[in-house]
Amino acid sequence: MKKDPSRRKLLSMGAGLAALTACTAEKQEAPSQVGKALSPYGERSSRETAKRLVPADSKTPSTGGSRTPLQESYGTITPSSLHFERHHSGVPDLDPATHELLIHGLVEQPLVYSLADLKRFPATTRVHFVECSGNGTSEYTAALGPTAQVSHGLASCSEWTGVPVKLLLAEAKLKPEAKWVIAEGGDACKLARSIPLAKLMDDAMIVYAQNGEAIRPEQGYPMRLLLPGFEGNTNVKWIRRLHATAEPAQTTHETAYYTDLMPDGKARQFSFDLEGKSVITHPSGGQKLTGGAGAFEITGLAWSGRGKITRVEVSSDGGKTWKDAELNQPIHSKAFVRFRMPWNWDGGAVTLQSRATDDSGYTQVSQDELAAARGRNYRYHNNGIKVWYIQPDGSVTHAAQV
Ligand SMILES: Nc1nc2c(c(=O)[nH]1)N[C@H]1C(S)=C(S)[C@@H](COP(=O)(O)O)O[C@H]1N2
Ligand SMILES: [Mo]
Repeated sequence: MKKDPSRRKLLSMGAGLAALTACTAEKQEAPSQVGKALSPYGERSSRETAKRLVPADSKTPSTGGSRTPLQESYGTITPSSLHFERHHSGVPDLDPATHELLIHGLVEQPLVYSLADLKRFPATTRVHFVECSGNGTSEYTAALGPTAQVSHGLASCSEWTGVPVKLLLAEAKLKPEAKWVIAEGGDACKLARSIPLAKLMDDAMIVYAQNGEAIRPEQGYPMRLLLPGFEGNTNVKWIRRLHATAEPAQTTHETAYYTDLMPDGKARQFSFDLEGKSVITHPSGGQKLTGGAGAFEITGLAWSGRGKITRVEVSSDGGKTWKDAELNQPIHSKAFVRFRMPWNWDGGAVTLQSRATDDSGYTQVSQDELAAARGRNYRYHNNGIKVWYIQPDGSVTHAAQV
């Protein structure tokens, strides 16, 4: 008979699991006292610890970013309470009864919408990620992100509900000269970005709900602009104004920030699209494989701002050979996709990496290839392949041990 060591391992692990279940069944007793009372708004178990990573020593806590614990996530939806935050002047406390969205500029009919007005439009619900274009900046430096939360946690995925922007613009009747729309937020910095009209007439939404309830204050309560697949900064939160213009406004956030410095010293501007990307979340940096060699599951997340993920490949030999991971269904466009692959760890030092392909045909490249194409002055849009190193003791790190 042909020997198949990986299968044998799996079978022996199966037997071990059965033994484990039998023993816990013996030990466990049903609680003898009645449990906690009903509650009007639920909370997770006090034993759960996954949390956003908030910079500890920030002198300006209102202007930073907190990161989603991707390495502790299941499936593809980020709980609203763990959705990453990126604020430039803190979270404003806006009253949905008085907050308004103004549509003006190159339109026949300037309009003001309250939240109640927006809710009279036919609503759309869609699953999309939001990702800060600064996600992965750590990967341009020798430091590298030690955990998936540090390297990739400025990305989260929610189910959003709201109104397609094209319906609102149709009511306001754009003038033919209108080619851009300046979107402005209702926070203290009045964050503003110029958005090409084509995007607003495509899949842009004004969303007021997230994961089945009102959008969280951190995500833009009572309403935000959602531009699926566009860099996070353009998804203007606490949206108060859409101003139709012929030209972009050249705001701070599209000149001083969120431009990409090219090797020739020129800056690339309006680089909106987020390209295909993936990260293995288990095993990933900071985690430890316990129980020694044998069966483990490799799993992670992939996403693309250009459309659907069509393929994720995993290499466990330093990128020499690649194997297709299974993609959990359904696969939404411009949304997180969960990939999985059974893996038999031989107990030795291993490098693990994943690369995603999207339906535009784009496949992720290595950090070195990315740097060769873009130079070393880039700060944003790092979608290079992330490598994890498994040590023989099972610990997982972001850098090869020497
Ligand atoms: N009004 C306003 N909108 C904003 C911001 C802001 O500071 N003010 N931050 C932007 C940035 S840089 C990002 S990455 C996303 C983050 O969205 P989130 O906090 O919901 O994750 O919101 C964008 N929209
Ligand atoms: Mo951002």
